[in-house]
Amino acid sequence: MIRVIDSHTEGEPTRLVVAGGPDLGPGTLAERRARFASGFDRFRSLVVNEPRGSDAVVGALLCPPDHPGSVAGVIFFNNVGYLGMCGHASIGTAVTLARMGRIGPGIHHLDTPVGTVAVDLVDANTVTVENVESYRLAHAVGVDVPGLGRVTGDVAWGGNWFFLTESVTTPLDAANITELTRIATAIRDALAAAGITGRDGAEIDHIELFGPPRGAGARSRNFVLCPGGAYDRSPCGTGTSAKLACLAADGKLAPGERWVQESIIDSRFEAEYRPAPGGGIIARITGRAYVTLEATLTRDPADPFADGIRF
Ligand code: PYC
Repeated sequence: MIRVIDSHTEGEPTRLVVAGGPDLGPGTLAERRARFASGFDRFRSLVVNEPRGSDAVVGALLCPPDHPGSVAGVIFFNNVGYLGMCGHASIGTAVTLARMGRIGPGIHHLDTPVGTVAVDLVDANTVTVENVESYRLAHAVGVDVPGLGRVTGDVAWGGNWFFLTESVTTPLDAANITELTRIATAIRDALAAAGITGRDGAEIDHIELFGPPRGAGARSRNFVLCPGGAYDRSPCGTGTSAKLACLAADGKLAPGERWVQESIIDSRFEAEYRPAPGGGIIARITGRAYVTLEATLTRDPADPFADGIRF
C-alpha cells in the first residue's frame, strides 16, 4: 500500500512517500537514488505524474538514514527525474514527520543524495533548513539565447545546479509566468547547446531569474524554472542557497545578515549564511509548510496510465 502525505511549502507542493516505496537496499543515499532511477523509475512517475500528481509536485521518498545521527534519508524526485537536495521539500518533510509524531521541536538531520542537512522544527509549520555547502562555480558567464540575445549570469551549486541571472527585463509578475517559462527554457537550452555546465559536466537544470522585490522587507524576487518545465511556487531553497553563495562571493551579503527572498507568487523564504570550510557557504533557509492531504495511492494493472502519464 503506497501511503503519501502531501504538503506545500510557501506554495510549492511536496508528496512524501511514507510507506509502500521500493526497497532500495543498503548504501548511501546517492547509491540508493541510482538504484531508484535504474530499477524503479515507474514508481517515481506513478507518484508525481498525472493523473495522480502534476508537473509541479516534488516527490520525496522516505528511507532509512545512512548516518546514525540522522532521523531519516530522503530522495527527492519530480516529473522528469531526480534532484540532489530540495529546500522546500525538506521543510515539507520536517513538518510531515512532526505530524506523524516522528520528530518534535528542535534540530534533526536528514540524509540526502548530496549530503546531510539539518532541519530545525521551530513550530508545527515553521522550519529552518541548514543546507549542504553551496558555492559559486563561475561568475558573469555569457550565453547567446535565440530570440533574447546575450544573457549573463552566474553558475552556482545549492544542492542542485543553477544559472542565476538578472539580465531578463520581463517583469517577474505572475501574469507573465508563461513568458518567463519560455525565456528560462530558452536560456537552459542555450546553456546546454554552448556546453556550459556545472562541475564535472553536470547539466544546469534550474534557471533562476531575479528582479526587484515587491513586498516590505524583501531583498529580491525570483522566478525559478525547475527541470521538468514547472516553475517553483516557493522561492526555491536550493536556489536561494545558490543566490546567497553568489552574494557572498561578491561581498554583497555578510555572514549572518538576513536575506528575504520573494517568489513569483509573493511567498517568502528568510535566509542567512555562514562561511563553510570548503570556501563556499552554509545557507540557512526558513519557510513554512502545511499538510494538505493524507492518502493511499492505488494502482489498477488494467489502467493504461497505471504508472502515470510518461513522455
Ligand atoms: O526548494 O530547493 C527547492 C526546490 C528545488 C526544486 C523545487 N524546489
